[in-house]
Amino acid sequence: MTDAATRDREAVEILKGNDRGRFSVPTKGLYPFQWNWDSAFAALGYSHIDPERAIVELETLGAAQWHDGMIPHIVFHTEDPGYFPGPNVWATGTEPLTSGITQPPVFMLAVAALVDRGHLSGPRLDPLLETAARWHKWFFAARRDPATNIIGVVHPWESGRDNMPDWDAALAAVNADNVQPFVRRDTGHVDAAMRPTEEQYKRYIALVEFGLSVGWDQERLMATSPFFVGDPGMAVILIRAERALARIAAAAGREDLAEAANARLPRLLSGLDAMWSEEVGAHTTYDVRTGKRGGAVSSASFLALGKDLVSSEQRERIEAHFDRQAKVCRYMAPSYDPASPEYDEKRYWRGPVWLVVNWLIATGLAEAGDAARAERLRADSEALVEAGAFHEYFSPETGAPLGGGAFTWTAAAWLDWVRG
Ligand code: 2M8
Repeated sequence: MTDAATRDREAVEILKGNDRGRFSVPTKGLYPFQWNWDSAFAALGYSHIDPERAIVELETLGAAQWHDGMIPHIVFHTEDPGYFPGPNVWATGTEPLTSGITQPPVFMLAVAALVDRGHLSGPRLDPLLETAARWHKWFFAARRDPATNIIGVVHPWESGRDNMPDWDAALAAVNADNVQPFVRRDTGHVDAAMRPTEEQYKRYIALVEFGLSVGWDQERLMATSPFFVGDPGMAVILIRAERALARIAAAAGREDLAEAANARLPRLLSGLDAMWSEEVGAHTTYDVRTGKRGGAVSSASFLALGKDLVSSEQRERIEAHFDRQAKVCRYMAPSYDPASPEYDEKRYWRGPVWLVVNWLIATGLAEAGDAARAERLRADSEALVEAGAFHEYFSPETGAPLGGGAFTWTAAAWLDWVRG
């Protein structure tokens, strides 16, 4: 057993090794640019060793915000042929060059943590609050189905849980016949059995081409994309981010931003409730185009165990899923239900455990007063790092380390939470 101080040192070395000055890469090789929610987690990690660097990470991400308010999912600060699709495929024409879609808004949770820990206030805080407020408002205009208030994604990559089985049906309906031939780079870095399939990749690129065809007009994209699917993961993270914004903005004297965030919250909560599947007994994806719901519990379903998100009846049903899985999984929480035929122990978001999702679920559970389930997640995450170091994801059955190594957000989750 390695001692915690050694793990701390290793985690710090990983953050430093992936530091590119004003931003972090998720890991060398596989992901050579700045990713949105990875950066928010990097900031949480940095808050323990170099708070100034944590603030800079968020400022760099915020500086890539689009005029419409979106913070894109990748910022291409440098050229790198080792990743596909790169800036020329997205062709957004922005400065800095970015992708054309977003990712879960963990940003404000990182801002709030820095404030709560006494590292951020005054003139450095205010622009970050403005940035978060503009982005949250953008979700309301460009990723909310006005009929149901459901927060959805126009690409599986927006959810961050890229090949989660619940996207399969909506993705299969995307026409990829005219996609130009391309060469994947991810499978040159990582075993193909741990990554999305070729068919999925073709459709990922077809959706990028669709975004390009509407000139990356985000409201038009939501209205017309062949893929627009409600995501309980995105919805819960946005609700938590809005609450954090309301709390921190009010304390900082920005009542205007607090009021706007509070005004959006009731509709966000009703949109989350609209993703409740009575059949599954948890929130699942909801295909806004077809009305079809996801078929099983995913790790995003457990995010709804956070504070004040569901009714007590709903909570009991979600808890029952958690406890059932906790009996069969050596390591919680699998990204998809092991009882489902779509579950795949090794393939990316179809089964493996991700420490950042555990962070999100556990911090929500702790806020809701469920210390026992939060501790189960923390202890399992600790055992995973002990067994497999700081990999991208892990087998829920054996703990085998999977995907890329020396991963920024796994190291950050360790420093911020797992180490206790
Ligand atoms: C993975 O996604 C990227 C596309 O955004 C990819 O596979 O190329 C996901 O795990 C995503 O959640 C994560 O932010 C990104 C970088 O770690 O990698």
